[in-house]
Amino acid sequence: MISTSTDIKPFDVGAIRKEFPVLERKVKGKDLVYFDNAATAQKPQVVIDALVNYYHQYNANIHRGIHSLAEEATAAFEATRDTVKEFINARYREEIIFTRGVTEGVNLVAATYGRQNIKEGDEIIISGMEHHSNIVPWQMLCLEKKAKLKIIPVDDNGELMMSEFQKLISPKTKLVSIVHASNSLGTINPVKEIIDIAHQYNIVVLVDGAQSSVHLDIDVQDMDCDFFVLSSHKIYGPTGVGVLYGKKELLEEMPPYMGGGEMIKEVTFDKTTYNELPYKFEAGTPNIADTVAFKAALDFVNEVGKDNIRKHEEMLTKYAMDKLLKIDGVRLIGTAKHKTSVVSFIVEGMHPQDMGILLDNYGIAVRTGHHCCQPLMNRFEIPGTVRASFAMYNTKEEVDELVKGVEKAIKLLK
Ligand code: C6P
Repeated sequence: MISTSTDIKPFDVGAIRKEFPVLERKVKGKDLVYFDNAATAQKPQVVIDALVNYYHQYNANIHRGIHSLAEEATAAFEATRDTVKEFINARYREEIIFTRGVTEGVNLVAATYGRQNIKEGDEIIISGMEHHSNIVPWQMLCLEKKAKLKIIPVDDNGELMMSEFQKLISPKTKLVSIVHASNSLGTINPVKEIIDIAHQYNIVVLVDGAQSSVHLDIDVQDMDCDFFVLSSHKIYGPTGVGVLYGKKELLEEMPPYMGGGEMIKEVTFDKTTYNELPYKFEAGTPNIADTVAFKAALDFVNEVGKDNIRKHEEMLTKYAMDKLLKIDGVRLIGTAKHKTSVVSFIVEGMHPQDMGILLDNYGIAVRTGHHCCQPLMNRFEIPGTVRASFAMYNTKEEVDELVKGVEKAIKLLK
């Protein structure tokens, strides 16, 4: 039977777990404890069903065909755009551009808006806690344009040093690109304040919402960001789909990212005119099936309720931090006041990877290493961390398993 997310109200973690088939499985003979949600969240049955249903019932290319299947596929694809618009409270549906994920979103902005607007000697500000996806595209642009990258430093708790941010701004600053919630520390950054300050100097701001969009209520109009990027797979949706939100007036002025089918109005060998928004940025056949199924993920999250999810995840985060801190030799990395459900830690004298391998033997999936944030790890002078990141389906009992696992691993390796 196809499950419907209407079965899961009010918040009941037991009922929610039943919606995620993978949670039934064993790893190394143990019940799976999946704490790698910041890397990618597991998918509920409704998302899997939406994918299967698309291929069973109406697989067709979109925006091109006049036959029924093409119309159904187009309607389903465009329905996701409407749901995303509501999910982040964008003003216009044309402001929602489908991408492959956050990485492509940042690269798109760097390669279009960036190439068009950043000139020699200009400055771009990012922070010391950025994911490589929000560092490298700007470095590439700076190299090409002879522009300069400036970095907001991070304090010992893993919070941005906001007074330093003010000092970094100069008449040459043209763009700020900042992570909303850190993937390796969990820190929630004061993006509204950052945007407010930047806008006083007419500086455009991109917000990396890879880790925030699943936990926090996103309102791009209230935030007033110029660009916002997210990935479906972190919000219980399929991989290979993401969203770039951009203010319409900016997107309209930007050149296209890729040339090809769909993004054109008219092509002759002399010249091409471009399609209107959002299609100008969606060249080629997109990832239709996964985009269609992404809607099911967003509907599911809306149904469970972000408030409910957040309360549950906050409880787990506090519980895990308190318990881990009681273990001799454990040091938490990232103790900001406002955090998402990410708990990063190191154990004195033990490489994070060794801990990760042992935890996997106990059926516990965590991520270890630099989490694609090498500069941040350098800032803390550590090779990496062990990262447990919680989702709506995780439980206190699973945190107990993690704590037991860490204790066992320490005994074994010390
Ligand atoms: N972080 C993690 O384990 P993509 O891969 O394009 O969907 O997202 C990239 C990305 C950008 N910014 C932040 C803050 C992120 O957390 C991520 C993805 C995963 O932390 C995989 S490295």
